[in-house]
Amino acid sequence: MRMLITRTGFAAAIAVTAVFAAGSAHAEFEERTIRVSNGVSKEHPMGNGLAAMGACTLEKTGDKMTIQPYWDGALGNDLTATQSVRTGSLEMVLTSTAPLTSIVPSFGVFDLPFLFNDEKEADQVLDGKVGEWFSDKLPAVGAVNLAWWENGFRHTTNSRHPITKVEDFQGVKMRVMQNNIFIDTFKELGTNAVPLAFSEIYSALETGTVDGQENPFNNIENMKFYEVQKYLTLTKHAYSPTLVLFSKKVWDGLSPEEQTVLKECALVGQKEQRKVNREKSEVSLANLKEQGMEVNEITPEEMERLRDKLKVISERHAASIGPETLDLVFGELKRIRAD
Ligand code: TK8
Repeated sequence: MRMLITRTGFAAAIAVTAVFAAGSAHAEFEERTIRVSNGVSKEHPMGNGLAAMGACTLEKTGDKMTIQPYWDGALGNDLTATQSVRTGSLEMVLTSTAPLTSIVPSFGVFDLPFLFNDEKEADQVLDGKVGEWFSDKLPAVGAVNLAWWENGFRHTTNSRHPITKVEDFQGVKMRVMQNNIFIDTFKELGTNAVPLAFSEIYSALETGTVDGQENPFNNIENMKFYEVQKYLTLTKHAYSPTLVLFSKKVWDGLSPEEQTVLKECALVGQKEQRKVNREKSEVSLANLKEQGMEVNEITPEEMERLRDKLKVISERHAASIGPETLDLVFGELKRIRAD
């Protein structure tokens, strides 16, 4: 008997096949929500990076893998959220490297004053063998670094007076990240260095517990420090990388396809986050002036004195960072600068 394949039947067959194919096309993905902790507020360029990363994971997994950001340290500060990631109770955190030197001491190299001259150098070092070398250290401490994003170059604010020379730091109560190299750096400058978590800065400035802090322009604007800080000095004294840190406990339970999607999409997020972070940085500086901050640069002569004063920091912390790390990073910088 000739089977009469009606037009409707054919269309139905195609539709069923298409639905089955679509479902099987993403069969290797489970419904997952990846919670990610941030210290900054959602308007920060970290939000742009996570939006790009999240659109990518939804697209690649057939809407099964959702990136869900939490802001303003709601799930903890850099260090405590990182501890949650290490125990597996939190999937992901965007954190600076500085607060993690108690876990990975060699991260301290990024905190050395004036390590990088510009973003180009930072990208070349972090996206090359040095970045890989650091990322390879993380599984041993319960984390996987999906990509290097950007916090950025750090500048100094305070409520007391413009900082135009080294001596102006004398006696300023300066909030610094919970990191021995930052504490030592600002002590060397004559400040009373006060290590605090990022989420505690605004109230510490408002109450006068501290007189000043140092952060990239985007952070100063995003956290409204201009409301409690009068002076901004363009010190550009350090560059902070950001880790996209994923829990190894959770990671090990993912399929290879899910792991590939997260790595690929974290790089999509990296491109967007760095782009917006840099575009917004200049806009933030202009906004800070608009908000009434008195902004000053330090003269080249005084900047030279500042750099000279801080040369001792590298010597004092070489042992904690480790000779292998120093050789690797400074060797790479030498190669890049010779090109
Ligand atoms: C935000 C912090 C912040 C850092 C700091 O989670 O603590 O001053 O610059 O960006 O990582």
